[in-house]
Amino acid sequence: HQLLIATKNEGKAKEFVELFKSRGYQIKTLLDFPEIEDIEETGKTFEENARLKAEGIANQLNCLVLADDSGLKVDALGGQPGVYSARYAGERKSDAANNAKLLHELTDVPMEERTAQFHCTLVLSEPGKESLVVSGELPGVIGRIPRGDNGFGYDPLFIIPETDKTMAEMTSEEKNQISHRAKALKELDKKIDTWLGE
Ligand code: ITT
Repeated sequence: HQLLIATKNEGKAKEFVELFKSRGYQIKTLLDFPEIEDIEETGKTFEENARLKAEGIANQLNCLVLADDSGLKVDALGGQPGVYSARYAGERKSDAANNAKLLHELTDVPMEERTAQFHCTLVLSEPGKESLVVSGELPGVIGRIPRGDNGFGYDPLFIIPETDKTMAEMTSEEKNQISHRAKALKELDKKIDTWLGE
Protein backbone atom coordinates (compact mmCIF):
# COMPACT_ATOMS: atom_id res chain seq x y z
CA HIS A 1 0.00 0.00 0.00
CA GLN A 2 0.97 3.59 -0.62
CA LEU A 3 0.21 5.99 2.19
CA LEU A 4 0.50 9.76 2.23
CA ILE A 5 1.15 11.29 5.64
CA ALA A 6 -0.43 14.76 5.68
CA THR A 7 2.36 16.50 7.58
CA LYS A 8 4.90 19.20 6.81
CA ASN A 9 6.60 18.78 10.18
CA GLU A 10 10.04 17.25 9.54
CA GLY A 11 10.28 15.73 13.01
CA LYS A 12 6.97 13.93 12.63
CA ALA A 13 7.73 12.90 9.05
CA LYS A 14 11.02 11.28 10.10
CA GLU A 15 9.31 9.37 12.90
CA PHE A 16 6.53 8.10 10.62
CA VAL A 17 9.06 6.84 8.07
CA GLU A 18 10.77 4.84 10.85
CA LEU A 19 7.52 3.70 12.45
CA PHE A 20 6.15 2.44 9.13
CA LYS A 21 9.39 0.64 8.10
CA SER A 22 8.29 -2.59 9.76
CA ARG A 23 4.71 -2.18 8.57
CA GLY A 24 5.40 -2.58 4.85
CA TYR A 25 3.87 0.65 3.57
CA GLN A 26 5.35 3.02 0.99
CA ILE A 27 5.33 6.36 2.77
CA LYS A 28 5.22 9.86 1.31
CA THR A 29 4.67 13.10 3.21
CA LEU A 30 3.62 16.63 2.25
CA LEU A 31 7.33 17.50 2.24
CA ASP A 32 7.33 15.61 -1.10
CA PHE A 33 4.51 17.87 -2.39
CA PRO A 34 5.59 21.46 -1.61
CA GLU A 35 2.95 22.79 -4.05
CA ILE A 36 0.09 21.68 -1.79
CA GLU A 37 -1.18 24.55 0.33
CA ASP A 38 -1.34 24.40 4.12
CA ILE A 39 -4.66 23.32 5.58
CA GLU A 40 -5.77 25.77 8.25
CA GLU A 41 -6.17 24.05 11.61
CA THR A 42 -9.34 25.75 12.78
CA GLY A 43 -10.54 22.90 15.03
CA LYS A 44 -10.79 23.01 18.81
CA THR A 45 -9.81 19.38 19.31
CA PHE A 46 -7.00 17.11 18.11
CA GLU A 47 -9.57 14.98 16.28
CA GLU A 48 -11.14 17.94 14.45
CA ASN A 49 -7.74 19.16 13.25
CA ALA A 50 -6.53 15.70 12.24
CA ARG A 51 -9.78 15.22 10.27
CA LEU A 52 -9.35 18.58 8.52
CA LYS A 53 -5.86 17.55 7.39
CA ALA A 54 -6.58 13.89 6.48
CA GLU A 55 -9.92 14.43 4.75
CA GLY A 56 -8.83 17.67 3.05
CA ILE A 57 -5.74 16.08 1.48
CA ALA A 58 -7.48 12.75 0.69
CA ASN A 59 -10.17 14.63 -1.27
CA GLN A 60 -7.62 16.84 -3.02
CA LEU A 61 -5.36 13.99 -4.13
CA ASN A 62 -7.89 11.12 -4.18
CA CYS A 63 -5.71 8.74 -2.20
CA LEU A 64 -5.22 7.09 1.21
CA VAL A 65 -4.05 9.70 3.75
CA LEU A 66 -3.00 9.60 7.40
CA ALA A 67 -2.89 12.83 9.43
CA ASP A 68 -1.44 13.40 12.90
CA ASP A 69 -2.60 16.13 15.21
CA SER A 70 -0.62 16.13 18.38
CA GLY A 71 0.53 18.30 21.24
CA LEU A 72 1.49 18.73 24.85
CA LYS A 73 -1.11 18.99 27.63
CA VAL A 74 0.34 20.50 30.83
CA ASP A 75 -1.74 19.89 33.97
CA ALA A 76 -0.64 23.07 35.79
CA LEU A 77 -1.76 25.08 32.72
CA GLY A 78 -5.21 23.46 32.52
CA GLY A 79 -4.20 21.34 29.51
CA GLN A 80 -2.48 24.10 27.51
CA PRO A 81 -0.84 24.43 25.02
CA GLY A 82 -2.86 21.42 23.71
CA VAL A 83 -3.99 21.91 20.11
CA TYR A 84 -2.01 25.18 20.07
CA SER A 85 1.31 23.43 20.81
CA ALA A 86 2.85 24.16 17.39
CA ARG A 87 2.05 27.90 17.64
CA TYR A 88 2.32 28.47 21.42
CA ALA A 89 4.84 31.31 21.10
CA GLY A 90 3.13 32.65 17.94
CA GLU A 91 2.72 31.63 14.29
CA ARG A 92 5.89 30.29 12.63
CA LYS A 93 7.97 30.54 15.81
CA SER A 94 10.73 28.00 16.48
CA ASP A 95 10.56 24.98 18.77
CA ALA A 96 13.07 26.82 20.98
CA ALA A 97 10.68 29.79 21.30
CA ASN A 98 7.81 27.47 22.26
CA ASN A 99 9.99 25.75 24.86
CA ALA A 100 11.11 29.11 26.28
CA LYS A 101 7.49 30.22 26.61
CA LEU A 102 6.54 26.98 28.36
CA LEU A 103 9.43 27.36 30.84
CA HIS A 104 8.38 30.94 31.50
CA GLU A 105 4.74 29.95 32.17
CA LEU A 106 5.91 27.27 34.60
CA THR A 107 8.53 29.38 36.43
CA ASP A 108 6.82 29.19 39.81
CA VAL A 109 5.50 25.64 39.47
CA PRO A 110 7.40 23.07 41.58
CA MET A 111 8.65 19.80 40.02
CA GLU A 112 5.93 17.65 41.59
CA GLU A 113 3.25 19.76 39.89
CA ARG A 114 4.86 19.81 36.42
CA THR A 115 3.06 16.70 35.15
CA ALA A 116 2.00 16.61 31.50
CA GLN A 117 0.88 14.33 28.69
CA PHE A 118 1.90 14.14 25.06
CA HIS A 119 -1.21 13.43 22.99
CA CYS A 120 -1.50 12.12 19.43
CA THR A 121 -4.66 11.64 17.38
CA LEU A 122 -4.34 9.93 14.01
CA VAL A 123 -7.02 10.05 11.32
CA LEU A 124 -6.88 7.69 8.34
CA SER A 125 -8.98 8.81 5.41
CA GLU A 126 -9.97 7.82 1.89
CA PRO A 127 -12.51 9.70 -0.26
CA GLY A 128 -16.08 8.47 0.17
CA LYS A 129 -15.37 6.55 3.36
CA GLU A 130 -15.93 7.24 7.09
CA SER A 131 -12.49 8.05 8.55
CA LEU A 132 -10.74 5.87 11.12
CA VAL A 133 -9.72 7.74 14.33
CA VAL A 134 -7.27 6.52 17.01
CA SER A 135 -5.29 8.21 19.80
CA GLY A 136 -2.35 7.65 22.12
CA GLU A 137 -1.00 9.46 25.19
CA LEU A 138 2.29 9.45 27.07
CA PRO A 139 2.65 10.86 30.62
CA GLY A 140 5.75 12.77 31.72
CA VAL A 141 7.09 15.75 33.66
CA ILE A 142 8.24 19.14 32.32
CA GLY A 143 11.88 19.82 33.27
CA ARG A 144 13.44 23.16 34.20
CA ILE A 145 16.09 23.20 31.46
CA PRO A 146 16.11 21.70 27.95
CA ARG A 147 18.25 18.54 27.67
CA GLY A 148 19.22 16.52 24.59
CA ASP A 149 19.41 17.08 20.83
CA ASN A 150 17.22 14.34 19.38
CA GLY A 151 13.54 14.46 18.47
CA PHE A 152 11.70 17.76 17.95
CA GLY A 153 9.23 20.16 19.54
CA TYR A 154 8.96 19.86 23.32
CA ASP A 155 11.10 16.70 23.53
CA PRO A 156 14.04 18.47 25.32
CA LEU A 157 11.71 19.42 28.20
CA PHE A 158 9.65 16.23 28.45
CA ILE A 159 11.12 13.93 31.12
CA ILE A 160 10.11 10.27 31.39
CA PRO A 161 10.28 9.77 35.20
CA GLU A 162 11.16 6.04 35.00
CA THR A 163 14.43 6.78 33.17
CA ASP A 164 14.98 10.43 34.17
CA LYS A 165 15.79 11.07 30.50
CA THR A 166 14.08 13.68 28.35
CA MET A 167 12.61 12.47 25.07
CA ALA A 168 15.42 14.38 23.31
CA GLU A 169 18.02 12.32 25.22
CA MET A 170 16.56 9.09 23.84
CA THR A 171 17.50 7.54 20.52
CA SER A 172 14.75 7.60 17.90
CA GLU A 173 14.38 3.83 18.44
CA GLU A 174 13.79 4.38 22.17
CA LYS A 175 11.29 7.19 21.54
CA ASN A 176 9.44 5.14 18.93
CA GLN A 177 8.97 2.31 21.45
CA ILE A 178 7.05 4.44 23.92
CA SER A 179 5.76 7.62 22.28
CA HIS A 180 2.17 8.86 22.06
CA ARG A 181 2.54 8.50 18.28
CA ALA A 182 3.70 4.88 18.58
CA LYS A 183 0.79 4.12 20.91
CA ALA A 184 -1.74 5.61 18.51
CA LEU A 185 -0.18 3.62 15.64
CA LYS A 186 -0.55 0.39 17.65
CA GLU A 187 -4.27 1.17 17.94
CA LEU A 188 -4.35 1.81 14.19
CA ASP A 189 -2.66 -1.57 13.57
CA LYS A 190 -5.53 -3.32 15.36
CA LYS A 191 -8.16 -1.69 13.16
CA ILE A 192 -6.59 -0.91 9.79
CA ASP A 193 -7.11 -4.24 8.00
CA THR A 194 -10.83 -4.34 8.78
CA TRP A 195 -11.18 -0.67 7.80
CA LEU A 196 -9.32 -1.12 4.48
CA GLY A 197 -11.58 -4.10 3.68
CA GLU A 198 -14.82 -2.21 4.35
P1 ITT B 1 1.58 19.26 10.64
O1 ITT B 1 0.24 19.88 10.97
O2 ITT B 1 2.09 19.63 9.29
O3 ITT B 1 1.60 17.79 10.88
P2 ITT B 1 2.44 20.70 13.03
O4 ITT B 1 3.76 20.84 13.71
O5 ITT B 1 1.66 21.94 12.75
O6 ITT B 1 2.68 19.87 11.66
P3 ITT B 1 0.47 19.87 14.96
O7 ITT B 1 -0.48 20.95 14.63
O8 ITT B 1 -0.07 18.50 15.22
O9 ITT B 1 1.55 19.68 13.81
O10 ITT B 1 1.31 20.35 16.23
C1 ITT B 1 2.05 19.44 16.94
C2 ITT B 1 3.01 20.17 17.86
O11 ITT B 1 3.01 19.50 19.13
C3 ITT B 1 4.43 20.09 17.33
O12 ITT B 1 4.74 21.20 16.52
C4 ITT B 1 5.24 20.03 18.62
O13 ITT B 1 5.42 21.33 19.12
C5 ITT B 1 4.32 19.26 19.57
N1 ITT B 1 4.59 17.80 19.50
C6 ITT B 1 3.80 16.84 18.95
N2 ITT B 1 4.39 15.64 19.00
C7 ITT B 1 5.58 15.83 19.60
C8 ITT B 1 6.65 14.99 19.92
O14 ITT B 1 6.65 13.70 19.61
N3 ITT B 1 7.71 15.53 20.53
C9 ITT B 1 7.75 16.84 20.82
N4 ITT B 1 6.80 17.71 20.54
C10 ITT B 1 5.70 17.21 19.92
